[in-house]
Amino acid sequence: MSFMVPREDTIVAISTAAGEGGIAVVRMSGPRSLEIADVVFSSPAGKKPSMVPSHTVHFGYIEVNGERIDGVLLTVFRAPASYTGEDVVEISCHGGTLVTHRILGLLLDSGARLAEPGEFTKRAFLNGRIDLVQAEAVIDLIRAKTDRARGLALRLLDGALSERIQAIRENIMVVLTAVEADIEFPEEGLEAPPAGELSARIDSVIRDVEFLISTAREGRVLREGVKVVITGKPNVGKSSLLNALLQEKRAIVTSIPGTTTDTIEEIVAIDGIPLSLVDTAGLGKAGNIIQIEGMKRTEASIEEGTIIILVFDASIPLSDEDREIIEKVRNKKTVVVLNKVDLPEKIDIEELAVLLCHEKAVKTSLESMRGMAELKKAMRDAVWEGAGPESRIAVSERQRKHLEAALGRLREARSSAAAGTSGEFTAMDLKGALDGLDRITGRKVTGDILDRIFSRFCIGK
Ligand SMILES: Nc1nc2c(ncn2[C@@H]2O[C@H](COP(=O)(O)OP(=O)(O)OP(=O)(O)O)[C@@H](O)[C@H]2O)c(=O)[nH]1
Ligand SMILES: [Mg+2]
Repeated sequence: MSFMVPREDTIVAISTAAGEGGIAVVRMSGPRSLEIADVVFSSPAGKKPSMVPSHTVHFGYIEVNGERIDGVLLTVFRAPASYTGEDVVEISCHGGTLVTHRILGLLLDSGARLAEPGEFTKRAFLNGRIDLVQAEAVIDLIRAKTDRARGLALRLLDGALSERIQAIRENIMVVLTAVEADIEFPEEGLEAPPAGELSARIDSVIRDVEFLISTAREGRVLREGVKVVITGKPNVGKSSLLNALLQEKRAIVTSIPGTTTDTIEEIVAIDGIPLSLVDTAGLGKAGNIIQIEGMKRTEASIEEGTIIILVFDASIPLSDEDREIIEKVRNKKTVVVLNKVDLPEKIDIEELAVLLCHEKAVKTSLESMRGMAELKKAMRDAVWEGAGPESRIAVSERQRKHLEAALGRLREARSSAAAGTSGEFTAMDLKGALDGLDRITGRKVTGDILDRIFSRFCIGK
């Protein structure tokens, strides 16, 4: 590896979330963990952490100068079979700000240093316990907002993507070896595979890489969520729609137009997709300064929204307000809702269809909760845009970038292989593709890239 990080020091952090809790865990990793634990831990059975076997738990007290700080359970994991690959000691103590900070302080005084965010996982990577794809999956798992995002993160942590990349890498190696043998010993008649066979092999690698790239959207959706903004003129049922999707009376609903004056944002999961749902002030003629400010916020939200739910009141005729709003969201991805279909229909469906370029509308009655399943389906379709979601794996933006780079080099390699030109060019491009893959798994990585990845972690992970 092209960089070196001093790892002879021993790091410590409170690994559980801040605040009060039943228990908390203070974690220490590094060559002096057991020695430091020996100093602060006193067991009624007289056990010393440095003397006990790996993966065992012991009851005792954390003490300093004869003062008991807490009764704890201490777990020992010896190198290399630990999360970080180093000697690790975990102290499970009573969860309270004072207790955890006294223990942390004591370990710092005894020779450990405070861990940086993500430093435990960074050490796991540097010690070869996990690759970079798995390290990133740890963050995904911690941040997962839906079960589906959690499932994806766990599969990546288990190596589902790492294995695929490894397989692609091996396939490239096979081709590269054949090409290089032909360059070095052209006369040996080493049965160099015919050009057609080489390009067929490269083609199959290209398809694998293209597939991985195609999962990037799902990755982005599950990791970052999707911002969905509900808009329409006043009183059409926007807040009712938010409440219906949340199944909670979150926003105030009244029959007075202009009820909502500020944007309201809530997280909701639909089909495992984390959506950030925004209810907005209706767009139309502003009556007062509050409404003017509210509408400014609505417009800002529309800008930021990935998907816009455009709500119409089917029980009244189309108005200029409706027409203006349609223009405002013209270049946005929209889901059209015709609400209040429990009332007699007054809206001009023909005109609306023309204005919306015949985009399909979902008919709802939020009064009687009709049309919710159709609405959710339309939202789901808007998120996936027809692409079949639910791959078993999904790459991150960082991974996608390197895959794109690898793909470019593979395509070059294929054209030179097919043209039967000098093998040197093909070999160079194949090496370039390998390089891209190695940046994904971290076989090749620079210190600042690592810092960028691990700084997204919390302290103690
Ligand atoms: N009959 C009927 N009334 C509805 C329906 N949906 C909402 N309403 C009523 O329409 C009125 C306005 O609903 P809201 O959800 O506050 O509408 P809004 O678009 O948020 O309105 P503003 O915040 O003022 O822009 C309320 O009286 C709701 O009870 C529906 O499907 N059918
Ligand atoms: Mg409202």
